[in-house]
Amino acid sequence: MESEESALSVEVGGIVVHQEHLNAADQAELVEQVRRVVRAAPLFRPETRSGKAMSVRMTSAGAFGWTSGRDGYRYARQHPNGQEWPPMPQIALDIWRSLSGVPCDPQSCLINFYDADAKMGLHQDRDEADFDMPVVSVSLGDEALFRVGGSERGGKTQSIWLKSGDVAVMGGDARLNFHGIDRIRAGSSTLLPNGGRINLTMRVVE
Ligand code: MD6
Ligand code: FE
Repeated sequence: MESEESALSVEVGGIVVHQEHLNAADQAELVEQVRRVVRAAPLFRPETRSGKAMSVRMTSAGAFGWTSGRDGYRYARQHPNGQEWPPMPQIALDIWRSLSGVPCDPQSCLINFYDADAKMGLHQDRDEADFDMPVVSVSLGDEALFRVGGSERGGKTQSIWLKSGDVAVMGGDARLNFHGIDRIRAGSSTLLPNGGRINLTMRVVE
């Protein structure tokens, strides 16, 4: 991967967004790597804690992935089909190594697919053991309106449009900030032939 320094990085609610971190060629290559993961570990629609189907479809790569079922939300070493998760996309791993600021590698890469109507409610990422480890998030495809609040539900929020190639790092004091995706701007990117958005989030789990 050609590692170019971000043209621009901005901070929103304590989350650092490295805008245009990935150039067009690397975005296309990462999409290919994601397709390889999806062939081995098919997308499924997880349930929220309250048991409703989420609007995003999801899969994972790396040692751990996210599953939801009767026994609740958790990291697991296997896809719901019983197989181990495929290896993490190399370009995603390279991004973690250049932007996470920590010396260890991620153990999980969650992959979310948004179609034009998908969104994700405000949530905290708090199922990992060590909150000193950041979450690094890569956006591909259509733009998404990302909302960030504080560490308490119901506080003030700020929003930013995440574009294809942007990388957000949620660490430090912002690690437990509430965040979500309000909506997708359909047709805003030509990266994915059928439109929509892919989001990858890498984490250290244990
Ligand atoms: C998304 N992202 O961008 C959802 N979580 O589709 C997240 O939930 C997220 O962007 C932790 C850290 C960064 C994120
Ligand atoms: Fe999250």
